Amino acid sequence: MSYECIVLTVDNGLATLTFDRPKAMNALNGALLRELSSALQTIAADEEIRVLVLTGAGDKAFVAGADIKEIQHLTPLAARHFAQFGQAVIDQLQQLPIPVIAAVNGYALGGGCEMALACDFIYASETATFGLPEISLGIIPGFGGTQRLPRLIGANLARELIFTGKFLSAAEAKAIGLVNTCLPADQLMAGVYEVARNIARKGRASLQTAKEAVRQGLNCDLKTGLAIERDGFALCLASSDAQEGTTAFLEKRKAVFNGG
Ligand code: CO8
Repeated sequence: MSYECIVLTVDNGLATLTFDRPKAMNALNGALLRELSSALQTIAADEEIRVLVLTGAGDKAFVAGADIKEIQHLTPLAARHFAQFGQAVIDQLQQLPIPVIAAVNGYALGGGCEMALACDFIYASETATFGLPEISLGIIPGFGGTQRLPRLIGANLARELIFTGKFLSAAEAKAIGLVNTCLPADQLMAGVYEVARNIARKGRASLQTAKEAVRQGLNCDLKTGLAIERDGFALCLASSDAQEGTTAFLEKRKAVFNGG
């Protein structure tokens, strides 16, 4: 399928989805979100794809938020509907059965920051900027920011960012645990693909199980989370990937996982 607001490429099991509305700083409009949802379905159904990388076209923005021109005149009912749709697409992203890395190459503001928060982790260029500036527009985050940001960096820091709308540099975002790694802008994608290739060599089922255990564990009590973990562990141990991984260790060679 061809898209107008995003670009999807696949190379050697690594998919790259690029938000591509550079004239609007890759802002999220309805058309982009619909295309994203469709692309995520395609990616989820393709067993050859091992890791997804999200990034933004151009050198200025990852995504500068929801499209302000599009949301400005929405009625409360339409706004609720749009927020619900955006949240559903971002949930779809978070629940993808493969690891997802955000390669934040510029502004990740509002809905763009919320998109990055739903990825498994974030690498950023040293020139990236993060923030939830909705409060300065007289609104609040609507694509999950009030929920995912406190879970990731703690409630007090999240409250300060949401109440002030202030921007964080990539270095500041790294210092509070929002970003895993900062790289010079011209090395960002190489760094992201290096970690993506490393992950892509691991077993597909164990990656999916680990991702699911962390995701579900963040939304339940420790006892329930530990039960999810041990069930996942038992399932993984019974797989042919686990046989291969443990045998390769004992035979002092590199494991080659076949996803079984
Ligand atoms: N929406 C639409 N257009 C945008 C957006 C945006 N979010 N961001 C930038 N643009 C456009 C600008 O209007 C401008 O267009 P034009 O050239 O036609 O005037 C072009 O992109 C370039 O922008 P600037 O000239 O402003 O570029 P600067 O380098 O001076 O500044 C910034 C870059 C700092 C990124 C600045 O553009 C900015 O502050 N953008 C808005 C950031 C923002 O407030 N984001 C939050 C949006 S609200 C949101 O995300 C809510 C999510 C939940 C929605 C729930 C639905 C109901």
